[in-house]
Amino acid sequence: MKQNNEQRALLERFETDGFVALPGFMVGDELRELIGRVDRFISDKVPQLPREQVFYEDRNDPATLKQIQHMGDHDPCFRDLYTASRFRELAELLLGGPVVPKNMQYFNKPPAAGQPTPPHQDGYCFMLDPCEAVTMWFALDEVDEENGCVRYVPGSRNPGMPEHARTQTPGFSQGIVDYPGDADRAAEQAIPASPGDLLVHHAMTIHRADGNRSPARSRRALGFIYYSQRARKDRVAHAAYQQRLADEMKRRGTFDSRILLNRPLPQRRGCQLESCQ
Ligand SMILES: O=C(O)CCC(=O)C(=O)O
Repeated sequence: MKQNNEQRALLERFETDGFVALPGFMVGDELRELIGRVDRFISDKVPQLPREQVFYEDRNDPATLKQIQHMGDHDPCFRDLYTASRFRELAELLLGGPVVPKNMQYFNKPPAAGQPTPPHQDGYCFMLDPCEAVTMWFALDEVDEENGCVRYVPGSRNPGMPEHARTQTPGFSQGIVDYPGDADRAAEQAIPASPGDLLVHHAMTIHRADGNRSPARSRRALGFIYYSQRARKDRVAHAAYQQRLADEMKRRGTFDSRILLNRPLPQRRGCQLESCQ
């Protein structure tokens, strides 16, 4: 693909920092219509979705909705938005070739209730070889330090994969064990965003977010996940993950032999392939 100067500069930033921010990726009527469609999806479709695709801070309180998975499976407009759109073209530019759209998600941190997002690398859950994938985070609200903007560690995509372990956070099941190291804390960048701004990070880039301390403002966003077509399932990582899960369940007395037989488990049991749910 022939690139112009702007695309080359973007790629260079993505290579160096492991993320890029694109203010005003969507504006005006297009953005207003999209936000309206998300609102309708939440009121009309969410009540019928499978339980494992919808996460709440408190399952008994619908106002604490925090995550929806696979929105494109339930609405053709959302499917087009992440499979045949500028979002996909950007993923192809940043990953240097064709991509496989894997998931479209909704993230919120409800006012005064939204919990922190643990520090993690998406690649830990994607388990790909090579680990070539991007996640896009598209703001639907004004997002800042008070309501829990995304924070990145620039340059963290290259050093490798630090140890992750299970968290107690619904929707974000895996977190880096020894975070922050001194260098991480010093380097971390908070990225505020306005509705229509797009952040894109590489699957190896360390990121996290604080909880929502605002009493009134939500912190809504859409997530888009794309794998490079070159990426294959990392069988070694999968086998190691299955073993860890089995060990953990044995410790808790909830061992399920389907794990070591590589059979599907109900989703809440573990880290799923398209996100650290
Ligand atoms: O919304 C958030 O707090 C973080 C989302 C995230 O971790 C991701 O998109 O990979």
